[in-house]
Amino acid sequence: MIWSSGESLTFSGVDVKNVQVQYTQDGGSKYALLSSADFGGVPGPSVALKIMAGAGEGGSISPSGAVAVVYGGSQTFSIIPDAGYRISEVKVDGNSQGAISTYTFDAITMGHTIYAEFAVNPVITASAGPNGAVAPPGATSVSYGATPTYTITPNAGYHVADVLVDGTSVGAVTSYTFLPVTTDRMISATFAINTYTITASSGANGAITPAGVTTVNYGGSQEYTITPSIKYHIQTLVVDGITTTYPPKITSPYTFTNVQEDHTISVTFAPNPRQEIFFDTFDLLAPADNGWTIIGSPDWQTDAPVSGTHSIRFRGSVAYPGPDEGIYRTVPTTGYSDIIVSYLLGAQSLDTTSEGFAAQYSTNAGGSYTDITRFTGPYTGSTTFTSYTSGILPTAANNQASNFRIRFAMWGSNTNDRGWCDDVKVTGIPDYL
Ligand SMILES: [Ca+2]
Ligand SMILES: [Ca+2]
Repeated sequence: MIWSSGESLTFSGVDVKNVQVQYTQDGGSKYALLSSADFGGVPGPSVALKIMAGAGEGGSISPSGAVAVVYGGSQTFSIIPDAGYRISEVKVDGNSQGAISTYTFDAITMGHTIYAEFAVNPVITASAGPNGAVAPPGATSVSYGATPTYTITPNAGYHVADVLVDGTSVGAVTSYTFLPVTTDRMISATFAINTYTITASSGANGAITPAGVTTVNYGGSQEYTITPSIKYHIQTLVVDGITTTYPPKITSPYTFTNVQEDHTISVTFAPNPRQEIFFDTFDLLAPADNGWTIIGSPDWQTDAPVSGTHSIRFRGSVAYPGPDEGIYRTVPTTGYSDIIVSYLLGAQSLDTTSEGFAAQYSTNAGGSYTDITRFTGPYTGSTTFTSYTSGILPTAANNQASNFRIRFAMWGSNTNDRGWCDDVKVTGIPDYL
C-alpha cells in the first residue's frame, strides 16, 4: 500500500513483530524495518533489510555487495568461479553450504550474509623430451576430480623410452589417464631412437664384415665389405631373402641405407674359373718373335709331326751335355695361382741315357729347372705328338712377375736325336676376378 506523510497506518494481524516500510525521502527510495517496539512511529532513516554478498579471490557472486531485499521476499545468488578456479565453499550466515553454485534466500525477514570462496583448479604440467610430444602440452587447468587422458607420441623413427608421472615411472606407455585429479600433477616423457639389427653371414671361402648382428639406428646406414678368399669370388648375395647371383667380375661392397627395419645379408663364394695365361701354337710367329729365347737352332717347321701349321723341332749334336737346343721364355703369372703347363711333345732316337728331351719350368729365372716331362734314352716312344699336362705346379710358380719360366730342351749325340713341341699353354686360377 502507498500512503502519504501524515497518514496513519493500521496493521492488523496476529503477533505482528516486524514490518518493513519503504518510504521516499530526498527523492530516494529507502527502507525501514519496524519492530514491534517501533510501532506507533517511524524513527527516521533506519537500517534497511539487506543481504551482504561477497566473494573471495578467484570468482564472483551475483548480485554482490549490500543487496536490498524486500521483507518476506526471496533473493537468489549465483556463484561464478573465474577461469581456472572452482567454488570451494559458500557460507550463508557463517554456515557452510558446501560448494554450491546458487543459493536462494526465501521468506526474508532479517538481514543475511552470503560469502563464496574459491580455490585454484588443479594444473597438470606436461613436458616432452626431444623427438616426441605429450598432448595436451604445457600447463593445463583441469576440473577438480577430472580424469584427463594424455597421449604420448614419438616422432617417426623414435619410441617412448619412459613416462614419468609426478616423478615416478609408469613405463613406456603411449597413453596415460589420471585418476581423479585433486592436486597439481606432472607428466613427462622421454624418447629414444629406434634401432634395428642387420644379421650378416657368409659361406666358406670368404668373409663379410662386420659379421654377425650389427645394430643400426633408424635412418642409419651400414656398409658391408665382402671379401672372397684368394681364388674365389662372390657367387650369390642374399639380402632379405632376395638372391642376386653375381656375374663373375662384380665384387662390390653392399650398403644398407635409411634403415627402418631389420635386415639380413648373406653371401656365398665360388671358385674362380681357371684362365689361360699364355698359349703359343707356334703357327703365327716364330718362337724368337714371340718372346722365346733360342738355344741352338731349333726348327720352326711345317713338316710332320705337326699341330696346326707349325711346330718346333729340336735336334741333338755331338756337344753333349747340353742342352744342345732349346727354347725358353718368361711367362708372367702375376695374379695367378695353381699354375698348370700343358703342351704337345714327341721324340725319337733317344738311344742312350745321355740323350733326352724335356719340358721344364723354373721359378728363379732359369737359375735351375725342374722337369715336367722328360724322355730319356733308351726311349722307344712314338714320334707322334702326345698331349701332356702338368699337375698344379708348386706354390713357387704362383704370382711370378718375372721369374717363372718354361723351357723345352734337347740333349743328344747327333742330329738324329730329335724332339718336338707344340701348343704350349700356361693356365692358372686368378687370385681375384
Ligand atoms: Ca702348331
Ligand atoms: Ca740317339
